[in-house]
Amino acid sequence: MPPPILVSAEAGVQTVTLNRPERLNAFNAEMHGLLREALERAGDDDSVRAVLLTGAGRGFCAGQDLSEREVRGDEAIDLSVTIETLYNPLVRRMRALPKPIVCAVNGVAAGAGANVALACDLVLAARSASFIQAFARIGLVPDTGGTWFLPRLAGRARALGLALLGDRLGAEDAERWGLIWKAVDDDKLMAEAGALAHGLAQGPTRAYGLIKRALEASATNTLDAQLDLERDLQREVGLGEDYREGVAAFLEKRKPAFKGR
Ligand code: T3D
Repeated sequence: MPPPILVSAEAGVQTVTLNRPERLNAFNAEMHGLLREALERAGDDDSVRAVLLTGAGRGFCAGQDLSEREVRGDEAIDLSVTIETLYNPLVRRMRALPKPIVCAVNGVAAGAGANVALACDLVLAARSASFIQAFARIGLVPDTGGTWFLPRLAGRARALGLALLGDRLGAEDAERWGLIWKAVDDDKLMAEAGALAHGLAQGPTRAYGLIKRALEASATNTLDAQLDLERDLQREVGLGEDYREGVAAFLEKRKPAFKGR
């Protein structure tokens, strides 16, 4: 069997490809484990300065592999176990990763697969791709951060529509609704996402990490607390090499050569 996750690294970008195309890259336990390892490596390895996440084949990810366990019998299943041990740590790891994650949604993103995409930092989707909050279709509630991301990105009315109806939302509407950064032509998706990730890998990595942290904190902070946080983060990046290089490059009218420090 081919590995359910493919990982490669080039010029500061770690590309992670969900690789169970015959199941539209639905999550099983092995895939969760390998994705966790890949994200941990991306966090620990200083040579990795951006992550590019995509899917193999015609889908991005169809969420939990519904054939992984027997659900149809009489026995009730406690789903909090997989949520607590697999999906929640995944979202937390992605949001806490101090490096940008670009997501190239190459096809349908359903259930947890849709919300893994929404947990990324810059989401590009092929025009033919779609997002489906498939949970209610099988009697579940959105997980993997869906009930947090959706109202914040799209507003309550659209969040409820998507979650209650489980309808397919096309990439262009997802862009219009503010769920993703951009819908792009199918044949340009990987080139555009790759260029974005490689550009970010040349950027001020520390600042990017702190930008992620600041936006995350803003969800619960008061303006006052956020202003204090901005002061502290600006102090931190201001003490770093990249700020000095950025200003020098501006004044010398050249492209900055950020080292991510
Ligand atoms: O631990 C827990 O369970 C709690 C956590 C839950 C998190 C969740 O993600 S719950 C939501 C799970 N996902 C879904 O409910 C989506 C199920 N998939 C679909 O609704 C459809 O496949 C799609 C709308 C995504 C795509 O439809 P379509 O027509 O393009 O493709 P298809 O023919 O349905 O799927 C192609 C193959 O992939 C097919 O296999 P086959 O018949 O060719 O052998 C299908 O069974 C398989 N597949 C698709 N999604 C899943 C899957 N197999 C297992 N699990 C899946 N989620």
